Amino acid sequence: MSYHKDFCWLQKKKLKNHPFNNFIIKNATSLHETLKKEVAYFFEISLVEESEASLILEVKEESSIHPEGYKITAENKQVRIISSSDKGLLYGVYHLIRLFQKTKFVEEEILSEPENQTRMINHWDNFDGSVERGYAGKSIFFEKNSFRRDDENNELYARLLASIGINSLTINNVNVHKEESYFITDKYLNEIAHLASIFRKYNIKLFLSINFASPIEIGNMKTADPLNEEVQEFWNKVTKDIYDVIPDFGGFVVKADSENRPGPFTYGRTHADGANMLGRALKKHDGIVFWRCFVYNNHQDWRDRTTDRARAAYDHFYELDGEFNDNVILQIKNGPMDFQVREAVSPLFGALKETNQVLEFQITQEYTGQQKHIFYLVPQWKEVLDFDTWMKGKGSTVQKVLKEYPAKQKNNGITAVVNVGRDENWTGHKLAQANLFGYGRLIWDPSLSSDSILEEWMNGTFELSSNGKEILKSMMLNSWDTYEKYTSPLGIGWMVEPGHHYGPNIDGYEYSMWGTYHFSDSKGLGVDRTVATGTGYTRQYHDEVFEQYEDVATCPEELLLFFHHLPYNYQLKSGKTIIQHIYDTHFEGYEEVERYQVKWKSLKNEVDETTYLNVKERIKEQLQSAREWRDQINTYYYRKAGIQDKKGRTIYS
Ligand code: GCW
Repeated sequence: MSYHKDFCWLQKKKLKNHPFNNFIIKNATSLHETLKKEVAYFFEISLVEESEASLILEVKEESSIHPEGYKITAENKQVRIISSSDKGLLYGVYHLIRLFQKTKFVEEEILSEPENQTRMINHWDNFDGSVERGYAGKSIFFEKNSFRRDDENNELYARLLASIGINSLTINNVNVHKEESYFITDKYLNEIAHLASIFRKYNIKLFLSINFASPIEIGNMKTADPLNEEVQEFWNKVTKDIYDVIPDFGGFVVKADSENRPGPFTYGRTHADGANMLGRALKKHDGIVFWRCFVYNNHQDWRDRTTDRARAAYDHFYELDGEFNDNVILQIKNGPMDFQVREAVSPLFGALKETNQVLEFQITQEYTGQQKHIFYLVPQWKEVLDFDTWMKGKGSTVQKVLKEYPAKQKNNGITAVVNVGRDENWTGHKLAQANLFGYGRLIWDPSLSSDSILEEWMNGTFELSSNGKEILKSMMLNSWDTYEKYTSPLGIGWMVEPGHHYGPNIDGYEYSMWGTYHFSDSKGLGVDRTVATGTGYTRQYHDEVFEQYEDVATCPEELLLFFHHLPYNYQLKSGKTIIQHIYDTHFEGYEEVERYQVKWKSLKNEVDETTYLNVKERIKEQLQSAREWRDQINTYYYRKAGIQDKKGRTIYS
């Protein structure tokens, strides 16, 4: 067994002088031991009985504070954390740790309550130890079709997740292969229960990804038809067996009828039929189903320009609004395509009025540099949460929609595919730790700025001078822009190597069945998604948004080619033509990565050697890769359009 040595942002030594000499815990029950352990560990103080203790953790059931929220007050040399449940105290303790990781502790009253009820992490880990779209080594949970049982590591992971407010977790890939289908049976339930017991200590509920065809795959049945009574019985029994050993089991995550996975379509049933069947089985145990909306035709004919993958989720799910049981939650990716560097926000947000929903982000950097490139994702996620759907007029942001629809929702929130693996620093690229940290912090409180989240992460992780902090911030806060510049222009996306999705291959998906095209020819490029002349995707938005996207003059430029097919000499607001913009941004992007090298070097004496070398190596790779992106894209468009770079730089013809 190998243990992670990297505590990421939970570094005890980063705690500045604190005034506590002892602490007391009042009325906590289920998490009492965890609270005791964490406070004693971080502040190096002991639990006492006296009420004059300097740090007081107290559950006040009658208080109006959200069960996962907390209040921190400081008075008469006593700091108090109060909540209406143990859970809130736990999050309050981590908040206190963050306060002392800052240079100074300001005595002010703090009230913090989570904006999202479900705050989840999804692993795409396979039982054989591999991780789908994983860039940080193998699975922390599995190896060679067995459980690794690395309890010490799992507990540290649970702490890392709890410290950023995560309360739900799946451990296995949504593509549930043969052996993983048995996770819900006696064969493995004891192992699952063991993991659940570790995460439970940190208020994290365990869920499993399941195979919709389980009745056939593992139940020896002939059908998985959701309206068949025996199939329903199968699932009733499965859930009963699970709850017998894991009484607080969370429920299921399901990828059905998606990328060749089985689903209700096989039986001529709807997604509501499929999801509700599982919902019924889980209902009496208080379990829930996360049903993914990543459903599209992945056998498309590239010759057909009317089918538009972007339309798929809405086309499949909008008409089912209101048909899902109350313990079924639709899990919707942030964009209509697939976690691209830049794409529109899914129009399902703001369309579904009577359906529970969680939004799905991707922390693992599948299309965003695979943890070899620096890409701080928080600014991108913020843009999604702040996006105005106009559902109920101006100000109907995605975050508001998640909170307010449907009226009686209690499990709405956010989930994300995680970026951790067995690498010593958890995320492969040390700076990618900021994305995991930032995800948790942002979904707890979406009003936090990208900058302040980054600052918190740096305070917990490094001991940087203020100049050092500014340098690192300047790299990370601009990293989305930089990456976007040297990769795909103006919202196009998908110009990656098919399969593994790393590095440029401009036509890699152009004649494929995946529905991901850019349609570049000698005159222009981009996907026409307008009602007037294109696929009509723009109509999936409310009027105000529809009109903005439909008209090329008002369409935000960063999404111009996502919505429109335009000629190379189309003039942007900057006065540049599209082709000149492509050339300029690709040269600039590369140069910005060159500057990363210089900047990182200047931090050599401010970070530990392992971190220094890790990031240095990765920037070297990033630069190589950015060069490839720059030259392939510039050459490709130069050859297509035959238009010279106005600045006469080297473009390989
Ligand atoms: O982004 C795509 C990935 C697949 C993934 C799929 C999904 C788990 O390339 O690897 O499968 O999305 O979200 O289901």
